[in-house]
Amino acid sequence: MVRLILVLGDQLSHGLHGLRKADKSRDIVVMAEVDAEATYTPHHPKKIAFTFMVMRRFADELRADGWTVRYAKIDDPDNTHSIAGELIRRAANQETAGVVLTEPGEWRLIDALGDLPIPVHMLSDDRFIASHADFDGWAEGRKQLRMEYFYRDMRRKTDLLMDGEKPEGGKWNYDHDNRKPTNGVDHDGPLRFAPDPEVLSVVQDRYGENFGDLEPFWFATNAADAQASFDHWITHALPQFGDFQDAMLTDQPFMYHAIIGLYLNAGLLDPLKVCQQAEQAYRDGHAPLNAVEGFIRQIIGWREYVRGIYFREGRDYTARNGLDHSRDLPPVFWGGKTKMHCMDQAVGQTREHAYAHHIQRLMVTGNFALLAGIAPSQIHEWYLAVYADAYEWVEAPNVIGMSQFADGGIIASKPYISSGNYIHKMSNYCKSCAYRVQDKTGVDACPFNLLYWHFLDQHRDKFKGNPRMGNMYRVWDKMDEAKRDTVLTEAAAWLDRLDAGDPV
Ligand code: FAD
Ligand code: DLZ
Ligand code: SF4
Repeated sequence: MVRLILVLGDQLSHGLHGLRKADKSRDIVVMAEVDAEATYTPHHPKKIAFTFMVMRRFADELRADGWTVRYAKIDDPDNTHSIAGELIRRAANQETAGVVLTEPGEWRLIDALGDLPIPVHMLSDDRFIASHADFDGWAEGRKQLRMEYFYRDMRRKTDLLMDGEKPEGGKWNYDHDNRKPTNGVDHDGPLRFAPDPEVLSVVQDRYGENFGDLEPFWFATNAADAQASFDHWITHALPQFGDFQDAMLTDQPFMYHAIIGLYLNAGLLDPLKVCQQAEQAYRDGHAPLNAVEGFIRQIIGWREYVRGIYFREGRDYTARNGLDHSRDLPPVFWGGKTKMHCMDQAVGQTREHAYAHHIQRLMVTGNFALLAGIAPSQIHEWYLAVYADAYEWVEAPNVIGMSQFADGGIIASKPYISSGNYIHKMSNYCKSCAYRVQDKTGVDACPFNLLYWHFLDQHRDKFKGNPRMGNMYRVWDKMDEAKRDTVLTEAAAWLDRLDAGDPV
């Protein structure tokens, strides 16, 4: 009997487990653009348009390859607007033996699809280097999980950048070489492609009110174009990627970053293949080791590691709030007026491109949210909504864990916080800012300077024993008492103005 083979909007890989197990001559592929997926968070319109465009092109490729595909467009009058509803509708139209699906990347959907009134066979999503069993086996019995050790195992497993049993160049990690600031960028950024006008129009009509600019739309929307974009990056930007990985410049949203998160996560690029291609660039003498190792570490290290944590920690992970933070997300995250140039830049380019690079996410918006004590569930929703590469399995550990320390230190061994000094060192933002990064107190003092000490003071009980934070507390404790009082009073007043909706 016929089986229904579900392919979700982030499962657009021809080697998908569900497709490998299907019989092309008999089974039916089901794909559906549905409101339930387009609205579980107020996604950036570019992210919705990207998803619908890649889904449509992937369905065309499947058909050309001989598959039977039942595809529901978002404005199809019979569309039931949920994935479960679409499977039930397709099953009602003919006798089926059940549904074959590849594990979704979010507990919400795993639960919804595990509960269908038709037989469901859920397969593992094996587009990753570590399976759930691999990760759990690695984590089992360890007192503390650290990405670095997991990463070394992944290097051995994939044989990437290995010299026999040893790491290429003698060191596993070249992160220390990857923290240089810069004055300029000699790379034009990602390749740009023409969009599907029909999708742009339907997304504008239905979701055009969401935060974010739909146009200009330039993402690649099939595997061949995503590969061309990646090839372009390898040629023009990989050699510089390492050195300037953490740097930020006004009006330079992409720096030397690859802009491939959305393609990897949707299934258009294969994580192992992109790493092998980067390694080849090193072996050919085109790119230095620090750049290539840095890139490979992000993918076989961080990307795999956060996925392992998401599935290991379970359904309540996104609700964790280890620091009891409860401030509402302020309007500045939705483009509200602000005097903070760094926030204005990070949020502004997020609105324009549904993209910000790692250090902007971690050390500008994330750092600000953490120092300001914003409720982790609200900042998690924001990140999930605004980035084209955001799916819960990868977004939540990065936000709840790495950025907000709300998981109590599973992902990070100490909170990623900094005063304005770090942003000043890594960017040219401060010289165009209404605040003064040199000022620790006073009307023009950089808010990051005030909030940094305020955070440390508030969470003293939690962090005073953390060996990596002892130095911070020693500096604070040595400060003159009157100065400490001024910092805390001014920080509280600044937060009051933030809460009152003033354009701080
Ligand atoms: P590059 O800087 O060029 O890096 C190459 C690739 O490495 C990325 O495409 C990505 O696949 C991988 N990578 C790098 N860092 C990480 C990481 N920490 N976790 C997982 N993969 C990583 N990444 C997402 O894919 N989706 C998210 O929703 C997401 N949310 C984030 C939220 C916060 C608060 C932070 C601090 C990081 C988040 N990241 C997320 C990780 C990282 O910021 C993005 O993967 C990266 O910015 C994507 O841009 P790029 O393709 O230009 O990456
Ligand atoms: C992100 C997204 C959006 C916006 N729309 C759809 C859709 O209409 N149909 C679909 O199959 N998938 C969509 N997706 C991706 C899913 O939300 C994603 O598969 C789950 O969140 C699991 O990662
Ligand atoms: Fe950001 Fe402070 Fe620098 Fe302004 S002075 S750009 S708020 S770090």
